[in-house]
Parts: sequence; C-alpha cells; structure tokens
Amino acid sequence: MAKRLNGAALDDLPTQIVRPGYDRSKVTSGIVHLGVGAFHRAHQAVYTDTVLPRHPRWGIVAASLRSPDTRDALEPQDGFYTLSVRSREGEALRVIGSIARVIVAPEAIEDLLGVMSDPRIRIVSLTVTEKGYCHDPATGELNETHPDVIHDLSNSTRPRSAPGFIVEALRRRRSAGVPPFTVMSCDNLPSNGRTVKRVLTRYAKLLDPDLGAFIENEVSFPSTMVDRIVPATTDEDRARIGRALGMDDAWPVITEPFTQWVIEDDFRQGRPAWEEAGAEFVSDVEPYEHMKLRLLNGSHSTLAYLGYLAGYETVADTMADSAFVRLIEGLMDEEVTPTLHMPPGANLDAYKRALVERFKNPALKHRTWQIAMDGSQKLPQRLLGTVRDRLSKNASIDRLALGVAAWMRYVTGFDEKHAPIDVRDPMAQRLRNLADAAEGDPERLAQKLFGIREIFGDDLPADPCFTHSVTTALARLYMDGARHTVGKLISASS
Ligand code: CS2
Repeated sequence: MAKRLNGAALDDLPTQIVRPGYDRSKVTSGIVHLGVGAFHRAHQAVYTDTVLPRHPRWGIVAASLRSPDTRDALEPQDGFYTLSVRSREGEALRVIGSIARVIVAPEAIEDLLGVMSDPRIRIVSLTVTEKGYCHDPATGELNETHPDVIHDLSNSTRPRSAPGFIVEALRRRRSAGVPPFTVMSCDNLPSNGRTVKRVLTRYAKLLDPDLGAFIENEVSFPSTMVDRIVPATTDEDRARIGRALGMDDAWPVITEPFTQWVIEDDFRQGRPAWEEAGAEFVSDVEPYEHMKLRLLNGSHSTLAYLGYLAGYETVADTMADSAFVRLIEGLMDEEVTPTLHMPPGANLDAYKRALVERFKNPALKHRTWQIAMDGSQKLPQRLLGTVRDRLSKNASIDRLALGVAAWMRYVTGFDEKHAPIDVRDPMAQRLRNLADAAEGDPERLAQKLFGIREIFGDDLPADPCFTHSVTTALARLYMDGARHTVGKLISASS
C-alpha cells in the first residue's frame, strides 16, 4: 500500500514541497469553520496556515454540515492536505496544516456545539454556499418556510442548518457567561456580514426575543470579500500530486495563483493577523464586494450558462473562443463598470484585465457545469443588482439580459442537442416544472420564470425593459443557439 500524507510523513516529503512552518502540537484552535469545502481549504485555511508560526492560538476546527467525505479523506492525514497552485508556468505544491480536526455535524451534533461553546473559540466562520444561509436570495431575509429552518426551530438544541448551529452555540455561551464569538461569512453574498446577521437575528427572535436582541447587539459580523478560483479536484489531480509527493493525498485542492481577501475589521474577541498573509482590513467592504460579485461572478455565471450551452466543458475552453472574450469584456466595461463606486486608488482596469487572464488559465479545468450550479441563489447578486442599477439610469442591459436568458435556457434541463442537463439547484424541480409547462416556447418560459419572486422580486417582472430584453435574448438562444447569439451580439455592438 502506498504511503499516506500525514503528520509523521511530513519529513519524508521532497524538499521542494513547502510544508507548515510550525509545530502542530503547539497549535490550539481559535476558529470553528462551518463548510469545509475546497474553497475554504484553498483560501482562509491558507491565510491561517501562513500566520500560525507567529500566532499559534488560531488553529481551525472545521465542520461539515452534510457529507463525511472531507473528514474521511483528512482524518487519516491528521488534517494535512496539499494545495496545488496551477498556471501556465506550472504547478507549486504546499502542504497546509491549519485544520487540526474535521467534525461531521450530523454525526456529532453535541461535539460540534461543545467546541463552538468553548471560550477559546473566538471566531466562527462560514463557507456554506449561498443556499446554506436558508434565506430568500432576492430580499436577504430568513426563509421561514425552509425545511431546515422549520426543523431547527422545533429542535433548536439538535440543529441541522448553519443558522441553527450558530444560534444554539451563542445561546449556550450566553447562559454560561462566555462572550460571543465573531461570526464571519466568507460566501459570495451581498453584504455577507449584514445578511448573516439579519438571518441569525430573525431566527433567534423566533426562538426567544431576548436571545435575538442579544445577537443583534453583542455579536460582531464583519463582512468579507473572498476571491480565489477553486475548481473541483479530479482523480487525475490526485494521481499527479501523489507522484510529486511520493505519497498519497486523498483530497488535495487545486487553485490559481491569484488570491484576495478583504475584511471589515470588526472582531470583538480578537482575530489572527491575517494581514501578515496579505489580507486587507478595511472599514467598508461593499465597494470591493460589488466589484468582485458583479465583475468576476457575474461574468463567471454568464460564461457558465452560455459556455455550457455552446458545448464548452470548461471556462478556459469557453475563453479560448474569442467571441466569448469580447462578450465578457463588453459586459464588464459597458454594463458593470458604470455601476461600481470604487475607493480612490483601486485600479479597475488592471483588475478586469487580470480577470480575463484568470478565466483563460488553461491549467485549471473549471467546469462550466460546476459554476452553473445553484443559479437561483446566485443570479440576484451576480447579475440582477447590476440590472437594477442600469435600468434606473435607462441604460442598456443587452449582455446582462443574455446571461439571464442563458440561465433560463439551461434550467429547462435540456441542451441545444436535446441531451439532458444535470441541473443542480435547490429549486431544480420547480424550475423544471415551469419549463415543462412552457413547452419549448421562449416567451412562455420567460414569463413563467419571471414569476419566481425569490429570484426576480416584484420590481423586475413589472419592468417592460427588463422582460423585453430577456425574452428577446431567450428567443435568440432558441433560434440561433448560444454560440451564434454571442457572435451576433458582439458584431452588433462593435
Ligand atoms: C464561481 C465562484 O462556482 C462559482 O459560482 O463563480 O466559486 C468563483 O470561482 C469564486 O467566487 C472566485 O472567487
């Protein structure tokens, strides 16, 4: 049997592999992180790994709220895993050790709540994806009809959801006289700190108004902007990295050289000096967050739906088609940039140019299908906020509308060759039923999907400019296909 990466094997790694610059036995945990996916492991866990030599009180206990997969991979490795940074220039490998332990919440509810209530834990951070907040994406309010919210409200000491765990842990700390931890969302939500605060406060108030008021007044919720592209790891990645390490790593994470983390400096119980690893602390994250969600994620979702429909497997494949590059440049320059209010000194042009290069990175196999997931939760902050700002100025939304239309075409569940699409979305069934009822008629399809208030709110469906632009784009996608529609749009606008 091949040797396995773990604490005892670190000394046997080839010398060019960077490894933790600290003694793990001296590290204690100060952070509980909910949602131990690849993104956390390629982003916050890396910043933390960099600062642990000087700040050893900030190790991470990570929890998965659903699947045991990451725990099963990392436990035999004492939590160690490889970070692979890939670009045209090659691959750099580094072993990360900041995650001391992984807890699988459904198997160990008391254990996780016990750790979250420990006074040494001063931050609870989250990457649970948009849908993990159990909120209404259009309004940012708690979805009180969400099955997990209903479950947790009547079983509050045995929760399932992220809000349920955090509120129960805060309740326990409060009754034990332990100061509350800081709650730090690291998901791609608008004003993620304020959103998680609103959701948690409402949930807590439904349980106990006093607890709700306590959370509202005593807990800090810094907003953050997180950025790093992290495609799913493949078996080919595992095999290649295993060869380079001379030992097996069951779950390395793959990423790009670029990384950015902008954080509001509001941590009542202290925080690691993440600035020593390159994080930026600011008083207001919103301008950075708009820039990132609208330019990067808005473009990403547009590329994902159109690229998938055009038959491209990855973002890099899509960007190898110059029509798509021009579409995205036009989207960013003409339609998104005028809606942004950047702080003085921010270099938007450089950011956008770098973004195009990042999307082109041929060493990343970032599947359009992966980014297409959960569109119902992503569209509002990625495209629709920009749409609203443009409509309020009577400005054109052709490319934004094409992105929304491509999502509509995608969620019908059939591609341009009538092959089925595996649509992953918490609303997949509802979307599919609406699409089936439209019977392939683009106008009816658009009408039916506009009716989903959780995505479009009440205002957009009532705006003829919006509905007309999206319906026209959708009709073109049906008539000409994604590739030709993109080609026509860029030649019409050049
Ligand atoms: C992507 C993001 O999957 C997606 O929806 O748009 O995960 C994106 O790669 C990150 O936000 C980059 O920071």
